[in-house]
Amino acid sequence: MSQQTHYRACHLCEAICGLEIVTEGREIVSIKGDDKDPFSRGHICPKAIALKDLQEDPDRLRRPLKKVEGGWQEISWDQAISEVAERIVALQSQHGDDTLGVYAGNPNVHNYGNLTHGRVLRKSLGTRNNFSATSLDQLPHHLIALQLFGHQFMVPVPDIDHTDFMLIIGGNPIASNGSMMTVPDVKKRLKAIQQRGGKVVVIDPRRSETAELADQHLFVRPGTDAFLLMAMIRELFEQSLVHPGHLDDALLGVDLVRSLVDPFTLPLAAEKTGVSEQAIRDLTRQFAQASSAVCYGRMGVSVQQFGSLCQWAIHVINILTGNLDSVGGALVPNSAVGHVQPGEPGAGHIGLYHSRVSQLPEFGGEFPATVMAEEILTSGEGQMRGLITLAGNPVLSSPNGKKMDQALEQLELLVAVDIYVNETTRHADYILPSTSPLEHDHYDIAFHRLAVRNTARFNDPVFGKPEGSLHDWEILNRLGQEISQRKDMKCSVLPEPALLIDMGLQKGPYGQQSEHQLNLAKLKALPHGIDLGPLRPSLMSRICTADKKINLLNELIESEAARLLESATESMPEDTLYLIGRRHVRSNNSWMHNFHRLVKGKPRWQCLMHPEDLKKRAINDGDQITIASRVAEIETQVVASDEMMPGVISIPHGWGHGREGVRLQIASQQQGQSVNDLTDDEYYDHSTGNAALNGVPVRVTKAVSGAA
Ligand SMILES: Nc1nc2c(c(=O)[nH]1)N[C@H]1C(S)=C(S)[C@@H](COP(=O)(O)OP(=O)(O)OC[C@H]3O[C@@H](n4cnc5c(=O)[nH]c(N)nc54)[C@H](O)[C@@H]3O)O[C@H]1N2
Ligand SMILES: Nc1nc2c(c(=O)[nH]1)N[C@H]1C(S)=C(S)[C@@H](COP(=O)(O)OP(=O)(O)OC[C@H]3O[C@@H](n4cnc5c(=O)[nH]c(N)nc54)[C@H](O)[C@@H]3O)O[C@H]1N2
Ligand code: SF4
Ligand SMILES: [Mo]
Repeated sequence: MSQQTHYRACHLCEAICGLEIVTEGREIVSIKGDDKDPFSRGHICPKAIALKDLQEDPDRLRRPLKKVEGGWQEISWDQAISEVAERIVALQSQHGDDTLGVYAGNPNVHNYGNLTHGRVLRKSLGTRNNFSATSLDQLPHHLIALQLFGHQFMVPVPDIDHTDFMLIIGGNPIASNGSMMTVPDVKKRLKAIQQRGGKVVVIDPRRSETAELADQHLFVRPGTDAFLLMAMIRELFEQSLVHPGHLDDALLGVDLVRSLVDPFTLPLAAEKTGVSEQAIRDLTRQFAQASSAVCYGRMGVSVQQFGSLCQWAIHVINILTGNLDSVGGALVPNSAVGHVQPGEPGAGHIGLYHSRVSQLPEFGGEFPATVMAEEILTSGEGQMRGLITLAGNPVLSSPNGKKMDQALEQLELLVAVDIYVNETTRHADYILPSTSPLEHDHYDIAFHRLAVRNTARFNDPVFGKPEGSLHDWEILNRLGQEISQRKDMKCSVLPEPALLIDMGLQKGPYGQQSEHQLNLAKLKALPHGIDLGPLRPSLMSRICTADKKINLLNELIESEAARLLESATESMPEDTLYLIGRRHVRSNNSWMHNFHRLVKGKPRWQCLMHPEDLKKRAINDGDQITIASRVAEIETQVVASDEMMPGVISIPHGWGHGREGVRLQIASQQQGQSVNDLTDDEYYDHSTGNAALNGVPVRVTKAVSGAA
């Protein structure tokens, strides 16, 4: 059999690296970085190589499963789709449309057919109970983009290739390969800042892999960043460093911002954050005086109790120093498809209605995932009795995982569009597995919109579609169609996703109206992708606010600032530790631990703790410890690490595969515990309801069972 070479984007994380995959028949012979990809330039990480494990994994589901007495039964697609549609319609006609919820997980954004076709299913369901991993992640980014720039997807990204000063707060791109900033080969790009005489500063409660590389690292107490950022803004005013330059005419409310930040003094910030006054003052001055600079904040500052205020303050710092919409600052990408400009659909809205139990606001038609369990568990009119999960694992990903387990178990109907029997799908009545990623074509709708360079790439499938299988988008289309038919509704089944990309390319900025004349055929002929140039200032020419201005202040931000100030006097018991997350380049969220290439070697799920904190509690390196939060207790192993700021512990999420009924081949020493059994569903960013998975207060003691 002859070998074939395929070029294909890696869909596993946000860096969208180009791969060169050699196959022989249905075997993968090798996976390498694609040197000719103009964006990723041959970069690759170990996860991409493990795509072979995913493709060949005997535990990956290939046929629909139905739960029957004593186990799972394989059924045909026709039976699966028709039974699921029947049961959904029966449930909704008995209890109303909102009785059925949908939770969409992270892989949806990495699988473009789910993005284009999710709406077919949602339309047929007509429920308000939509949830997604967005509210465990980046909802604050979208809220602030909506408020400042008029569109939730008008998200400026660091112009990393041209900046002279990069301030990274609560992000660890060396491990995560970047987020809300598509940046393949990030290490080289960060080092290039240093090589051209620039500076990288990291603010993080852990000396992360990115902090190791940085010119300066400052420890910050988890959840207190807003004090630091507000004090930086105050310092900009105090030291006359406010120079918005080209943005001047567009800004509304600069004086209001000045009054808002007035109470956030340096001494207060230093006391709350643990960063010294001098360090904050110097940092602010260096940032403002750099020829170009960008402040970028990620999970550590978004997924915490003041996530939206932090994101707001980060933008304000970039704006007031003239670094927004400026080369080397923060720029909005010009994507070939879904180019954000006035009139682009999905601008977003907040608070049009509220969740039934906790009254948290919808955002863009979704409720925060943190209320999903209570919406299932709380009886009364409007209670959720059914749920569809689309490529999501809320049991391991959302706060208070044991409550989520209990909620999912109570459902009358759970349908999982998923490829594994895992912690979430084990509760399902039906599991509907799609083709593997390499069996369908690929375009990165979401990530070209967030990329630090304008590029586009469309890849054909590496393997043909196996007989009797369905792509995710086909499952969504068919379910939508069958549900609509049973409800006597008109269903707008969409054509295949590639055709939608073709239309998007043609009407986009590099399409019919441009010199590039991009369309699907042209892009397919360029399997390494096409380089469309560096990011350019363009935000002010396409801002989506009605008055074309940037209105800096609004009531939500004012009330969050007031809440922050109030929190300054709150105190916690002296032995409180603050729990944060951690990512490792060989693991991604909850679902790659069956890839043997990735989990081999030493375990990576342990709790890291500073030696001083261990000593205070008479705990030894390697001991079993009990960690207690408001919601639960877990027992796990501790590892002493001076990477940690004293007072802070770190556990990565996505582990804890020992739950009953999970069908994965994970050795017991690699299973770990789920940190989200400890995180708290009542701990969230108040503006959005985005979960606060970082900075959770906990207490740690030596486990009664003693050393491991
Ligand atoms: N404590 C803590 N918790 C966190 C985080 C944290 O930092 N700390 N991070 C949060 C973040 S940023 C995120 S994005 C969420 C992720 O939260 P989720 O999206 O809920 O979880 P994932 O682990 O990504 O689960 C993905 C699911 O999709 C399935 N899957 C994978 N590929 C496909 C596919 O091609 N098709 C289909 N149909 N299914 C597929 C997998 O089997 C798995 O069940 O977790 C959040 N939870
Ligand atoms: N290898 C790998 N790559 C991934 C993923 C993965 O699981 N593994 N997940 C993908 C997903 S879904 C996402 S959303 C991105 C996330 O991408 P990142 O946000 O870059 O990833 P994290 O490792 O969560 O980085 C958060 C950093 O914030 C720090 N931190 C925690 N709490 C605080 C705080 O209160 N203040 C400050 N200043 N810092 C704090 C943590 O120590 C950590 O270094 O990564 C993506 N890429
Ligand atoms: S960095 Fe992300 S996109 Fe690149 S190879 Fe690794 S997992 Fe794939
Ligand atoms: Mo995420």
